[in-house]
Amino acid sequence: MALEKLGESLGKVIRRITLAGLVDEKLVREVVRELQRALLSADVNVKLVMELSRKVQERALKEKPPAGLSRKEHTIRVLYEELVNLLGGGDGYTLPQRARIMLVGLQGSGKTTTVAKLARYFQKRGLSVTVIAADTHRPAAYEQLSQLVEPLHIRVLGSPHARDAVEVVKEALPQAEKSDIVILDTAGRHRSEEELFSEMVALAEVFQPDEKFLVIDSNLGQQAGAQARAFNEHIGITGVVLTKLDGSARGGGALSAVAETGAPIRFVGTGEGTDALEVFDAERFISRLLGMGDLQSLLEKAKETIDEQKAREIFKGEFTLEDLYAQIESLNKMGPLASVMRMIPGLGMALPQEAAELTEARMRRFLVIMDSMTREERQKPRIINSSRMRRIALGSGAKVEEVKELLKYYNTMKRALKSLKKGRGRGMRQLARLMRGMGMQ
Ligand SMILES: Nc1nc2c(ncn2[C@@H]2O[C@H](COP(=O)(O)OP(=O)(O)O)[C@@H](O)[C@H]2O)c(=O)[nH]1
Ligand SMILES: [Mg+2]
Repeated sequence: MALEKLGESLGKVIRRITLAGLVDEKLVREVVRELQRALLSADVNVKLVMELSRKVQERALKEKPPAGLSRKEHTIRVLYEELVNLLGGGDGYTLPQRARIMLVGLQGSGKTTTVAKLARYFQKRGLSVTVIAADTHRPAAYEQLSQLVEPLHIRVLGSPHARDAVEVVKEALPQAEKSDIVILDTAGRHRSEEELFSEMVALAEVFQPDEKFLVIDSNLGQQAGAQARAFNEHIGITGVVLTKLDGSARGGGALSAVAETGAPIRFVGTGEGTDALEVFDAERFISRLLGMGDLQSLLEKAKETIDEQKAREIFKGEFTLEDLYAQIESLNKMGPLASVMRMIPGLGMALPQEAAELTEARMRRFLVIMDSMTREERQKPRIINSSRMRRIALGSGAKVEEVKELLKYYNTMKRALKSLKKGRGRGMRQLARLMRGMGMQ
């Protein structure tokens, strides 16, 4: 995926926080330093990096974590939110029913390729598409576009010999009328920038686009910001498509610099093929960059966590093996244990899948072992001595060690719940420790 290196270093930052015993000022400072290094080497502007560091540091240390989030989770969330802000928040792209889309941008930025990619994008979503070839400056521009969209069976209007882009559009429009989506490819090379801009203004006049997307090569890095500003001032753009994000070491610079201009990034190009186009959504982009595909759902879940009050209600009275049985069973019913665990404060961070599976299997073993106990044993686990243990092991086809393990788990759980009933938060932390002990965290 795009910006792999940045993703890797940011992933390391997150892991550093996850693994830390305590999120304190020292840790936050170190993390912020690593963050700075990662962003700067992805070409993000120094000023933006400093701003972001300051915000992360301040919020991580001073803000009170919202209900249901530990300081550690809060710190990760702050980091995530500030990175999303750095990319302008990006709210994605809403699929229109009908639209005229004009692409502008310099020669070589990827306009013609993006016309084909967008055509494919809309076609896949059931809309009919026509494209107009109005780059009358570049030799064989018409042929290039035709070749790109030919496999898609999309109609290209224009002609290889046309000289006047405005005429091309005037002629094409009546024929494009019936299409849901009409995409206009334009020229990127002129004798001067002024000439390019004035042709674009004239084209927009006749084409009356709903969207004017500026196509920018992300290899430009921070320079992309200046380009976005210039096009916006002269032509008025409604969005940006950043191309060649695949393998662009300067993609971070381009993304953040464009976001800073306030022009929304709508799509990113991640390859030469017509399928290599993605709707840009800053939240999803950052989640993926951090290597935490489920970060967002996790953050959402954190908002609706089982709060301590509710937990107390669930666990009132003396906790017996029967309760443990019911609990394990209900966890199984609620879905994969891992996702349930994520909803418990203090256990919030992602669990490795194998660990979760392993533990689910273990939980099931525990149920089998408890099935071999008498009712009395389940209600008064205290009475389970070593001879009873041997009997239970034999009856459930388990080892005595496993029975011991179950009892140990039960006792820790019982203690955790007791302190949960008494104290604030401590019980949950103990629960977390317990889960860690079980190889779950
Ligand atoms: N790797 C990669 N190459 C791209 C991407 N978009 C365009 N290109 C390549 O960039 C070059 C210029 O693209 P073109 O569409 O002709 O640019 P135009 O002059 O703006 O129309 C071509 O070789 C494209 O294949 C992208 O997202 N990734
Ligand atoms: Mg072109």
